[in-house]
Order: sequence, then structure tokens, then C-alpha cells
Amino acid sequence: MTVHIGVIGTGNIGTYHIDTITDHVSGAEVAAVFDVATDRAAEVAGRVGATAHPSAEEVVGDPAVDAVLVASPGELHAEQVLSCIAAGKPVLCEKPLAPTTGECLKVIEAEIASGRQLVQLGFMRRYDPAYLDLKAVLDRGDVGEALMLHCVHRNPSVYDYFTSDMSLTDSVVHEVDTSRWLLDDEIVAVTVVAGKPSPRAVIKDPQLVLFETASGVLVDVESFVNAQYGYDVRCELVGSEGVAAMDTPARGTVTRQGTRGLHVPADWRERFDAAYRAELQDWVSALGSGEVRGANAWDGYAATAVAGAGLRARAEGARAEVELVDKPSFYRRR
Ligand code: NAD
Ligand code: ISE
Repeated sequence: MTVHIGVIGTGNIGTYHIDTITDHVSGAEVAAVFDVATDRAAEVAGRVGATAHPSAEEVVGDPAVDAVLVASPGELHAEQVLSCIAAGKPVLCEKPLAPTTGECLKVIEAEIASGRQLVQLGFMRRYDPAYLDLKAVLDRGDVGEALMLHCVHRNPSVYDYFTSDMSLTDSVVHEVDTSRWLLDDEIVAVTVVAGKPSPRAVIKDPQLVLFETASGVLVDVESFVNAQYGYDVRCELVGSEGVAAMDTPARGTVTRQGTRGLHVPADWRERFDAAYRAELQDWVSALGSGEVRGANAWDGYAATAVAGAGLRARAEGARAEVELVDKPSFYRRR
């Protein structure tokens, strides 16, 4: 059976996901798209044989669409995900679920009321082979109990519209999710320090972030979105019996002019291409099972809550506690 997917938003990642589904995912095809940039939507739709609809509502309501992928700007996600839930259609929503916890909770309430888990979040690092290896090391107990994670999140540069807040809500939010998932622990407090800004940056960059988890694990994250040299994501786990560093996939050694070096990925597409493919394949394969195997709406809510605490922490120059409602049993994994 072929799953017919409708895509809302055909910008950077929307188009990338459409191409990945078309070229690398079995059992699925893109049937419909919508973007307010109608020329771009028409071009992508024509390329993959999909219908370009005049609105997001028509993508969701299209009887030929079995499931929806939301890749529009974050402030539109909650409303678009709610319309998918109302139509009873599974949805893979890019991060964030919503910019505010209030909107995330509306999604959670609607999903619980529907009686089915329909919402998966685009936290694709859960599908990255290097992160999966690190999780397997921890779960097997190879390095004992987790005590600390040291994380690095560097982008070569960012768009003009990128703000100091987005370092936390757009970039570090991935470390929020990988930390919660790796450690199987909630983050309860956040501290953020913005130090000397890079002369390349017009925002607070770099920033250092510290998470404290419920069990007391410390997670530090360097967020540096104007690092110039490439896209570099790292994670090292310090355990009670040893240390495990995440392998960054090597893309070939270049030896020239008396030096030997490893290629650094140019951006998130190159670094996480295997993760995006696995994420989309797993989402498609699990459709109809009533199960969300990736990050769910609760994970999206928790990520927004932690990022929000980070914004408060930086503004107030003080440690901020994360405020979470009690986790509904609906989201406890069986
Ligand atoms: P983008 O600006 O390139 O694309 C967004 C698209 O949405 C644009 O084409 C825009 O015209 C369209 N749009 C605007 N209003 C719309 C509406 N009302 N309905 C439908 N489409 C509308 O941005 P992007 O980089 O593709 O990011 C999109 C989302 O994906 C963001 O939430 C971002 O955080 C997320 N993202 C995730 C990853 C990841 O690694 N998981 C990577 C990049 C982006
Ligand atoms: C971007 O939106 C992503 O989600 C990438 O995965 C992340 O690494 C980057 O920092 C964000 O800007």
C-alpha cells in the first residue's frame, strides 16, 4: 500500500523532505503540497507529480491525502497540527511543536481527546546512527551511570532573520530533545550565559547553556551559530565507569599541501541526511499502527518548555526552573 502525503510549507526543509520521500522512502509518495509562496509550491509539485493546493486546509482535507508533513514556520505549526488532528490524519510536524507551551498543551489536549497518537515531531537526531550508538552504549551500561553530557552545536552561519533567542528555540532545542531521549530524564532547570560575541555575529553568539535533569545529570551545550568553518555537532557522555564520545560520520580524508584533514559537513542536510531518511521511513512504516515511535507531542511540549526556561534564564541572568504539567498516561511508552 502506498501512503499519500500532503506537505505544508515547501521552503528549505519542506522541499528537502519532499525529495527524500520521493527518492529514498518506500511505500510513500507526495500527493499534495501548499505554500504561500505559490510559485515554489507549483515548481516542487510539478517535479514530483503532486497537486499544488490553494490552502493548507485543502491539503489536510484532500481525501487523497493519508498523512501530513508540516514544514511551515514554527508559529503556524500548532494551528496546522490541530487541523490534522481534527481530520484524524497523522502528522509529522517539524520542530517546534509551537513557540509557547500554551499552544503545545492545546495540541496535547486535542490528541488525547482523539484517542490516538497522531503527532510526531521532527526531532530527527533520534534516528541518527551516531546518536543511536551513544544511546546503545548508555542503555547497555557500558560506561556505568550517566553523570554529564558535553554537547556542541555549531552552524557555519545563519540567516539575517536569526535572533539570539533562536539559538535556544531553533538550534539548542535539538540538544533538549537528544538529552531527554538519551538520558530518559526530564530537564528541570536551565542556566544560560552569553559571553564575548564573535565579531562575525550581530546576535549573542556563542552562548553556553547548562541543563540540570531530574536525576541530577548535568548537560552543557555550546551553541555557536557563526562558527564559519562548517556544521559541527558533537556529544560526549561522561559515565561513572567511562566516557563515550559520539562518532561524527567521516566523509573522507583529504590530504593536500602537507596536511591531512577530515571533511566537515556544510550544513544540517549533509550531516543528518541518514537521520532524515530513517525518520521519514519509520514514520511512514508506523502509520496505521496507532503508535508514534519518534518524538511525540509530549516531547514537543517539553522541548518548548525547556527552551522557554532558557530564554527566562538568559534574560534574568539566573538559573530558571522548567515548569511542566504532569505527564498524561497517554504518553507513557508501553
Ligand atoms: P523556510 O523559511 O525555508 O520555509 C518555510 C516555508 O513555509 C516557506 O516556503 C514559506 O513561504 C512557507 N510558509 C509561510 N507561511 C505559510 C503558511 N501560512 N502556510 C504554508 N506555508 C507557509 O524555513 P525552513 O528552514 O524550511 O524551516 C521550516 C521549519 O522547519 C521550522 O520550524 C524550522 O525550525 C524547521 N527545521 C527543522 C530542521 C531540522 O533539522 N529538523 C532543519 C531546518 C528547519
Ligand atoms: C535548524 O533549524 C535545524 O533544525 C538544524 O537541525 C539545526 O542544527 C540548526 O541549528 C537550526 O537552525
